[in-house]
Amino acid sequence: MNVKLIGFPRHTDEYGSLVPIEASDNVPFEIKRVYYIYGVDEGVRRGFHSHAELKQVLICVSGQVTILVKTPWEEQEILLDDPQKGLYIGPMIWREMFDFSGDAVLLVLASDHYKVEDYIRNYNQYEETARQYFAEGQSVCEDRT
Ligand code: T46
Repeated sequence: MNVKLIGFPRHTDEYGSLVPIEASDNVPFEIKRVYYIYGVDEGVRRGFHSHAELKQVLICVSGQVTILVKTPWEEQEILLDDPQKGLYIGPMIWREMFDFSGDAVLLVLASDHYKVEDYIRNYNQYEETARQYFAEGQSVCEDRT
């Protein structure tokens, strides 16, 4: 299982809402890098790669975006439209991000620094490597919200 939906707690009072996220508690790794994607035009599709080792949690803190997660056997589209919902993506999962709303801000927590060599951008190479990495027929996504 290399993709999971994670539910984060929310503290709401008359002053608004706060969602705390703690490494190794509700995020299953030590966070070494944070980045965010925003200002994505209508019709743009990003991603088209897998990571060999990197683990990440994607949180759409504003607006909405759809994430395609894919292995050689299975694929699933997951709508991120809630700041309390995180999508954990482990190693060897192909991902594409699309249908960003105009106000979408996709926050990503990553387990490692930026390493170009960890990216697998060629789909045929991804498929070959993933077939060795996973046991055949493994399910892509477990919903833990
Ligand atoms: C992922 C998805 C969800 C950096 O210089 N440092 C960084 O930490 C990152 C993430 C990117 N960059 C540079 C590399 C490119 O020149 O930013 C530019 C855009 O990156 P990329 O085309 O890889 O962006 P996406 O949206 O296709 O993928 C990103 C992450 O790279 C990737 O790890 O899983 O978001």
